[in-house]
Amino acid sequence: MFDKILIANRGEIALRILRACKELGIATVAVHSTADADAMHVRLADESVCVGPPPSKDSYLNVPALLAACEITGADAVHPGYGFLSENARFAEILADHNLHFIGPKADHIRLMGDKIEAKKTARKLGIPVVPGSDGAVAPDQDAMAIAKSIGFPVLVKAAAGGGGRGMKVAHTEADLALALSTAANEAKAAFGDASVYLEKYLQKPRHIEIQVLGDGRGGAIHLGERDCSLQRRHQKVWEEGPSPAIDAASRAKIGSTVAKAMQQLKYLGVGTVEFLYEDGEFYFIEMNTRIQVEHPVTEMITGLDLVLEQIRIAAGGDLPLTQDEVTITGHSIECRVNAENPVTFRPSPGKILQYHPPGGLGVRIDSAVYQGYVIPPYYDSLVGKLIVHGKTRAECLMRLRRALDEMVVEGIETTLPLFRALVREPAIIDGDYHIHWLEQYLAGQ
Ligand code: MV4
Repeated sequence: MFDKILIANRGEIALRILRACKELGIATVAVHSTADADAMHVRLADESVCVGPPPSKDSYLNVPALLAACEITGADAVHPGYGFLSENARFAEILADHNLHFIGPKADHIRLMGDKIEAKKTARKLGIPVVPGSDGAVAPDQDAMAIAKSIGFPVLVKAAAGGGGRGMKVAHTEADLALALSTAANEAKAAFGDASVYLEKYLQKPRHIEIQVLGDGRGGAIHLGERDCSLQRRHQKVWEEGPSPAIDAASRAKIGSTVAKAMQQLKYLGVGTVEFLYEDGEFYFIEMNTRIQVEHPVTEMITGLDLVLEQIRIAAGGDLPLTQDEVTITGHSIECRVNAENPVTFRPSPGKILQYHPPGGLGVRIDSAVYQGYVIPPYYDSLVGKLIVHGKTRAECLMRLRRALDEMVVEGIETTLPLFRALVREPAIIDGDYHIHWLEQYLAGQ
């Protein structure tokens, strides 16, 4: 097991990792920019190192500074959290070159899943259902129109180096295709330095369903059920829940075992999330995330597992905590991402938190690193905290969420709390009857 872990992140996930380290008896090193000197994870860590000025590129993405922090403190492992360097294969390799453990998947798997075309080819080879589309990138000399016609319009043009919605263009008819292809390629070149694009059948009103997996790197892997992340705004998840109100036990078992077998074949190491679009009873692979995700607490609440603690134990060579038969999904959990944003315009609202009262009571969890008097800096994401609720049923979970939202106080900055207080009373949400475009259509109607 590791002796000292450097947490190469900030905010609530840094605190989350620190908590798991403490429970494992592992010493902790916090790194921070000059803007985060008063952050809670800095206060609670055994040691802390300032790695640079506020801009992420000069601090949390500053690899030489992070390596120096490891050397100064004698850390033997680095936990990247999510975002920042968490899916940077080169960073994982550089750590290995310095005899440091990267708490994450093998660099080759990070690289593989970072290329959306290779990820899809791999998924198909491993027996995971994928969206019908081109077989790889559409080369400039290829007849994209013929490929599109064979798929059937509308088609979606996607950037190979994209992900998270970046570099996507819909072509509803043949007349739209040429412009969609050139626009997507130009944007991909500008954003990712790689103009490669591929085509897929455009699914009109799917749900976003993601399967949580855990692999030991030696051929053992289990799935931990799904999360429904369909409620998104501009590709930012707002509300996540598990189990999905749209998935029945048979479908869950089927797609779960397909994904688990694929991860066994891959000899996948650590936590991972396999993302699907779900429409008319069918799952379609779109991407795989090779990191712990923001919404991991939803799975923790319904399985009883500490995913970050297991991630650390497995990175240190440990075994999986459960066999597949021992995994049980109990009750229902919903996570609301409370952001420091205007609840109507979503304009960021950084600043000092004058009053802060988190909710409590049975089945209520707050993953947050803010406190009364904390100043939310303008340099990073606007997450104030994640309100996670659990209940025996979805109805009980919604009732608890309603209560917790009404209890929660955050003053001095604007937050998206009012949005959640409205959503939790919205009939379509109460019925679980929504898809990936529902939230933006709801907001447009407000
Ligand atoms: C799609 C799609 C419809 N059809 N692929 C958006 C980001 C990335 N995860 C893939 N995304 C999509 N891919 C096909 N073939 C619709 C989306 C999409 C989306 C997916 C999940 C959650 C929210 C979304 C919002 C807009 C578009």
